Amino acid sequence: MTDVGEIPEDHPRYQSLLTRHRIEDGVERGVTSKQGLIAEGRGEAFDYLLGEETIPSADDAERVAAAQLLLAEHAVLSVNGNVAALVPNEIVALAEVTGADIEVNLFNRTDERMGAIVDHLREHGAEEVKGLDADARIPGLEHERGKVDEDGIYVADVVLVPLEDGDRAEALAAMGKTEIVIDLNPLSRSPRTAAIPIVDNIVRAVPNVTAHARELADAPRAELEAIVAEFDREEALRDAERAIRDI
Ligand code: PTJ
Repeated sequence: MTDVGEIPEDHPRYQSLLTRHRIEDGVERGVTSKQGLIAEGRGEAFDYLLGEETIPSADDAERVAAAQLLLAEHAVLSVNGNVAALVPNEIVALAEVTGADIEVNLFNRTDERMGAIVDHLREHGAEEVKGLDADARIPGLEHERGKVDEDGIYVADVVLVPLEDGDRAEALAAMGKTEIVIDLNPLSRSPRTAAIPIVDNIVRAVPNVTAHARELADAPRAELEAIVAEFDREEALRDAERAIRDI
């Protein structure tokens, strides 16, 4: 594996190489699945076309996501193997600022990976990590993929589902949950299902949602509700697609 110290910070693709390094490290620790490497490659291609920056409409969506998380009765941040490898500290910080729970929910679920991800998040400062009880099911999803915690994703009203596959995003939406999806591909089914699609790299998106949440923390409920009500999800998706096509 490449040693991260070997990547010079002035390298034009420093961020992208650092991200690859984290995913590679995640696979070696048993946190990220091998399929996670392929998902990362797909994401990188879209990020390249977006100019590897947070476009203004994504920044808007990140502010709306912050408002929605602050308004939630019970928000949950869903973590898979890619999310755990790429943004463990940042997910813990977002949970702290918004009062959300963290739950591990995997596409390729094994006891070993569940344990490795929970330990990894705890090493990065998470106090409580849900997902191990798996005492409830997402209706319509086959056994392993549909396992969730009864007092976590199952009862949540708002769920952040980054880098998700389309089936689970659709099944969660069908349960009536308000979904916030982070995905670099605006054509993918998951952002198209989401109430709040964020077309941005997770390494930029999560810290930016946290920054917005800090700024909005003392805002009155009516102001947060207005921010959410004014959001146009179709326009956000169209804008991201335009940014990709018009390079
Ligand atoms: O850890 P597991 O077992 O739950 O598995 C997780 C993966 C990601 C392997 C699984 O959910 C999967 O196969 O996902 P897909 O169907 O490949 O979808 C991943 C989506 O995330 C794709 O649309 C990518 O464009 C997008 N993506 C990849 N890397 C990033 C990203 N979006 C934002 N930031 C990224 N860094």
